[in-house]
Amino acid sequence: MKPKVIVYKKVDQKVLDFIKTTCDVAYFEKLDSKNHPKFLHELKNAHGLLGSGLKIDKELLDQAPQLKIVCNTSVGYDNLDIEELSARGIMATNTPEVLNDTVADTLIGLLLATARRIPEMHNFVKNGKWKSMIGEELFGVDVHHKVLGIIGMGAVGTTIAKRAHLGFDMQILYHNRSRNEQAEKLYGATYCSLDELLKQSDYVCLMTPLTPATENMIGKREFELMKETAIFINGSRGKTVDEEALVDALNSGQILAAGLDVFVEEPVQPDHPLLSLENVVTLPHIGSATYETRLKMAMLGATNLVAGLQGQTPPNLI
Ligand code: 8YV
Repeated sequence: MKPKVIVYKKVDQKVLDFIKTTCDVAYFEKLDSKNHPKFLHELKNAHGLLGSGLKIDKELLDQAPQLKIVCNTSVGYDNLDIEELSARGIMATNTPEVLNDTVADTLIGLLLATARRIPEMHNFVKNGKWKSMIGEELFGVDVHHKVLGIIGMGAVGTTIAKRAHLGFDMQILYHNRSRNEQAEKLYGATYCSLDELLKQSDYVCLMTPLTPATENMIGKREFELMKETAIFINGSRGKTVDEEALVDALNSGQILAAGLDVFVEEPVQPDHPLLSLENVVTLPHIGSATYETRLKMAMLGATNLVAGLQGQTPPNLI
């Protein structure tokens, strides 16, 4: 008998076909209140799960007695209760590496868009406001030759450092749990304490995973340490930042601007105070969202799923 798996996110047909060669698949393009009862029904007999973002905790696991493997189609796995999964002997996997370049492209784009006020300028032209040569009230700030501080120098952070250093002649500072020799050697990155990084950087880019140790790691104190001309970029998870403190810092001129791909609550509420600020550029969590990369992520997730259910060690076991 084939193992039963639930795919709870829209994936390419190629991915489904690959899984179906060895598994019985219950497919939910997306989970909602309508299909929730069916999902719970399938969960009772499921051996594997594939998707991203679903909170997989004790409560869910209690309803999945057959489960052997949980495969995230994301590099981040803050939605998984790893301790609870380990205690139950259930494997968990993620999809590192395949998204590095795409996420780094997005973050560099967000940084440029924020520094040069690109969305604001776009609206200015489109709304017919360009009536004469522009004055300095529309100027941005330079990116090239500035100091970029990266908090969380993992694979994505390193890929951002590469672009920033080789492409924009930026000087790279970083703070991380461990030293990153590759970033130091290839991209001239200098390791420093968090406080030093905050004080010296023109751009502060947050790329750390969300863990109990990084939750709310950037708050009032940290914004106060930053330069008044600093631009804050968040490509990690919303919860790594105290959003109220960020709003205050942007309103009071404690920092210059922010570019955000992530929010505490996603989708962000339309009346969120961050959205009404001129000096905020936002994206709807699109770091890895290209056709090519999302296909690679789904396929890698599926590879992990199939390997785990065939008794092999999945390549990206957490
Ligand atoms: C998306 C991400 O959240 O991989 C991650 O950790 O943040 C993003 O790529 C995810 O892949 C959504 O499907």
